[in-house]
Formats: sequence, structure tokens, C-alpha cells
Amino acid sequence: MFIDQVKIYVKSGDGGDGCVSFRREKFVPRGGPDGGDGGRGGDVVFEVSPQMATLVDLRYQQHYVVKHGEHGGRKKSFGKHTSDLIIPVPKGTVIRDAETAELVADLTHPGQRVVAVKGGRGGRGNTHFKSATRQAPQMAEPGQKGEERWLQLELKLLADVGLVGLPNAGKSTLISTLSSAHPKIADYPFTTLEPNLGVVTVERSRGKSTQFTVADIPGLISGAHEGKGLGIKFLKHIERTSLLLHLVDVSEPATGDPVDDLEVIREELRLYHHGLSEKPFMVAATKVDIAGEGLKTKALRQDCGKKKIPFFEVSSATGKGMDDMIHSLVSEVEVLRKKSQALDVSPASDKNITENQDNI
Ligand SMILES: Nc1nc2c(ncn2[C@@H]2O[C@H](COP(=O)(O)OP(=O)(O)OP(=O)(O)O)[C@@H](O)[C@H]2O)c(=O)[nH]1
Ligand SMILES: [Mg+2]
Repeated sequence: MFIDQVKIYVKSGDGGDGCVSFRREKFVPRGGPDGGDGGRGGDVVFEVSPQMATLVDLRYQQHYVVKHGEHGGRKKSFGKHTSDLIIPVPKGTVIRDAETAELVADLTHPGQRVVAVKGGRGGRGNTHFKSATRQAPQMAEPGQKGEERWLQLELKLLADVGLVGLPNAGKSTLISTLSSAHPKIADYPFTTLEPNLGVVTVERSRGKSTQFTVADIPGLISGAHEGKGLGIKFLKHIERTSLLLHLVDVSEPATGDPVDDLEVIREELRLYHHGLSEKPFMVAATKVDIAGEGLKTKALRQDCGKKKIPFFEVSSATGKGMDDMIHSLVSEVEVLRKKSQALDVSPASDKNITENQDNI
């Protein structure tokens, strides 16, 4: 099951209490204070796990509570700390405070961690409170309380290229030919019900290769923004792609007009907002192996030519046009990656996360 939204409760461990106690030994009539400190409570930490693809595991467990640190004991014995609770999440998880919607973290790379709630400090035992005037302190600190909060987790896939198009345009077939992803493919609309990610490896000169990721999402139809078809809820998964590839079916059996078909999708992206219609995009005429005389292909080629949109003619069935398109995609992805590095996007977001950690 592909789950991309969950609400969970997290509570870090309370610190253990400090202890009030005095040495009691034979021949030491008035032993001084010997109460030990309480142990620290564990944090709740999120960590990006490369093995996870959805938030489904968190759907089944909603509460995450860390045990309190052990209390301090006699003879200066320190209470044990409790370990941090690590919650694995998939790459692309955005964590917000469920009440204030404040951003807690945007976890974008494997192994990345964020402390969501910090455990309480252990209280100091009475050994710390001895002074010249107070030889027998009857006081110790209680452990600091842990923190608790409700968090909203949302997965927004991270991919370089997002595939968009009407149902049946050939999106899943394309991702399965380009990568090792094997989504369901069928000749009826809305075959794809959840997003798929594929990794494309492109061999370059001198044995070098480049990889980029592609996201295949369920098909869109006119009125999707009003909830028609499967609606637009899956569009969030291409919000973070740097490039969109519109697939338009130009085969003879398809009934639509390719220029209109492209415009329907462009309009849905515009109505969705969130910058999707401003993203760089390319167009691929699909299924050219069964395009008959190619009149639809020609109409779409002319339309894209007029609008100066990069245009390809491909067939997943025969492989026609594929190399050309892949090389254009990878070059564009590289340009866009460099641009986003120049804008210093990722380090800045990392910095926010670190700052956030400190604030929490
Ligand atoms: N002849 C031919 N058929 C293709 C080609 N690409 C896809 N098809 C067929 O078109 C139909 C739809 O393909 P899908 O890949 O499932 O289309 P989709 O865009 O993912 O559809 P949804 O998931 O419903 O949005 C299937 O029957 C595919 O076999 C192609 O290049 N040539
Ligand atoms: Mg599909």
C-alpha cells in the first residue's frame, strides 16, 4: 500500500530524578550526601532509510513514547540514560507540527536525521547541593520532563523527471522500459493508482554513467483539479521534480486530438498551482509504432515547434527515438541540478533543519 500521509504522536523520555541519600557506614557517623544523578531521557529521532518507499509502517503505529531515564541511586549511583528512539522514514518525508503546521524537517537524503523531540535531562542528586553552610542537603533535582507533540508526516517523492499525461498515454510503459521499475501496465485508463519511482542509468563516454530518477504518477483528466478521475492528489509527488515530461498518445487507435490532450494537462497543472506549470518541460509523442500516417504526430510536432517546446517522437514498443530523448533528458537534468546547486538550495534547507533541531 502506498501511504503518503500520516499523523503520529511522539514523546521523548523524561529525565530520571536525582536522589537524596547519605553515606551510612560503620565508624562514619555523619556520612555526607551520596545521592546520584538521574539518567537522561531518550530523544525521538527521524532517520531517512533508503529501504523505505512509503509511510505505510507508520500508519500501523501511531504513538512513539520513549521510556524515562532511570532515577539516581544511593552511593552516587547514576541512573541509566534511555536510548533514543529512531523512526525510519522514506526519502522525501516532510515533517510538520500537526497543530501549528511549523516545518520541523524536510528529509531529502539517505541517512539524514532530525531530532523531533528532545529527551529531558536527568535531575542532579543531593551530592551537588552540599555547601559550607549546608552539610546535609535534603534536596535533589527532579528529572526534566520530555517533550511531546503531534506531527504530520507527508511524503513528497523526490525525482528528477516527472511523467505526466492522460490515462493510457504510456507513462508506466515508458518508466518500465527506461528503468528497472515494473509498474502495472494495461490498455485501460487509470491502471496506475499510486506513484512509481524508477532510476535511469545512462552510459556516457569513457565508461562513465549518470543516473537520474523518474516518477510515474496516475493519469490526469480534464477536471482533475475538481476531483475528476483520480483527482490531483498525486501531483504533489512531482512538485519537487526539476523537469516534467508530458506524454501524448499519437497512435491511430487513440481517439483524442494530441494538441488538445497536451493542453488539458497543461491546464490542470496551471490550476493546481504550486509552481508545476512554471517548471521546465518537454513533450514526447508516444506509441509512434502504431501512429499510422503520422498525422497526429505532425500536428503535435508543429504545435511544439511553434511554442519552442523540446519535442520527441518515441515508442516504448520498438525503442524508436528513445536514445535521443534520454540524452536530452539527462543533459537537461544535469543543467538543472547545477542551477539548483548554484542557488544553494539543498545546503540552505539542511541549515534550516539544523536550526530547527536546536530550537526544538
Ligand atoms: N504499441 C504501443 N503500445 C504502447 C506503447 N506504450 C504503451 N503502450 C500501451 O498503451 C497502454 C497503456 O499504457 P500504460 O503504460 O499503462 O499507460 P499509462 O499512461 O501508465 O496509463 P495510466 O496508468 O492509466 O495513466 C498499454 O496497453 C500499453 O501496452 C508503445 O510505445 N507502443
Ligand atoms: Mg500507468
